[in-house]
Amino acid sequence: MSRLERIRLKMQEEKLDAFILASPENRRYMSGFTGTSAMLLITLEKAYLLTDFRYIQQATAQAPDFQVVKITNMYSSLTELAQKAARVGFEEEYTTYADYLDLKESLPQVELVPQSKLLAELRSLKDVEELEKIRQAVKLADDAFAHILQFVEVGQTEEEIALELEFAMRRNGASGASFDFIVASGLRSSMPHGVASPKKVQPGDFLTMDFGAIYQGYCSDITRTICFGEPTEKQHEIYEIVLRAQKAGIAALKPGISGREVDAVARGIIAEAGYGEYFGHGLGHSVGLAIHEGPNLNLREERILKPGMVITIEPGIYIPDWGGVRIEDMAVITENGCEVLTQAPKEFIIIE
Ligand SMILES: [Mn+2]
Repeated sequence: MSRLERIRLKMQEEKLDAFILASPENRRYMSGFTGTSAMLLITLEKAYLLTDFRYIQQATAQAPDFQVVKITNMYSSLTELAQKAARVGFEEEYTTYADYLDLKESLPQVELVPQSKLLAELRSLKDVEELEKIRQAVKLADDAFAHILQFVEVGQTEEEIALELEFAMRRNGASGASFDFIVASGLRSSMPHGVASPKKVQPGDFLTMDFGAIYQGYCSDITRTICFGEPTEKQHEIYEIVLRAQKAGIAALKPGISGREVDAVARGIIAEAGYGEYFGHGLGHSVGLAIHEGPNLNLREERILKPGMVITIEPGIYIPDWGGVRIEDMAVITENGCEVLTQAPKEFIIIE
């Protein structure tokens, strides 16, 4: 079944006559269009891609299942095309309040129905083609990690290391970085989201690198923590606990289990070791066209994992004024467990 057929089935279940999609990821997922400005209007019979002069040629080539409509004013075109609709879905998590007012004004007779979950549900199950792109994105990150192990030295700044990671991935075919890289060394490594700073790496530092590539629209996400010089006993201890929790989380991944249950397995190991209060974020999140998708692995996630979902497993321990460790892999849920996609080594790596 094509994605259009799938979304129309869901639209019928929700009694929608039309669905308006404007977020870049959903637009791309449904139509193939990668430009930065367009709206999709999907009805039960028709599929329109509304865009302006700059994108007509690109949209026609990339979105063969959509009728490309050249607009001068987006909302007056919508008024024209959706005049017969009674219930129209829109993306409540993406639409700004100003956009919403414009939608209401251009479709006064329409009931606007918030419907982000329809697409989120479809997108959570990756098909073979998507998985192939994700594997490539993961490989770009794995290769960049191998490269950075040869590159890093005491005295380099976190920003230099972040730049080198991105450069390595783009040189090998990534279209970009999947988010602002976290490169946090020494005391800064206790900040789970410490983006790269001008701080120089010092002997004795932990260095946490959380990074990823975009390949044909699909993201990867990996974290590794390495150590400069001979680690202290405590550095060994913390690293081993996080690694044990991470492996236990992976071992728990399988269809039919909830995100909350997987989180509890890894969290339990860290808590038992006495560091529960230093692991203050969720265990993982799904990844696809967006770096953060659902379902998640965290304390509250009731959604059930299914084959084809791609998810991160990333426990950490962060001790203020000391430092921190996080280890993150990506895995795909299979029929009876999971396959870990990330291949980069995760035993404790010491840079002399
Ligand atoms: Mn992540």
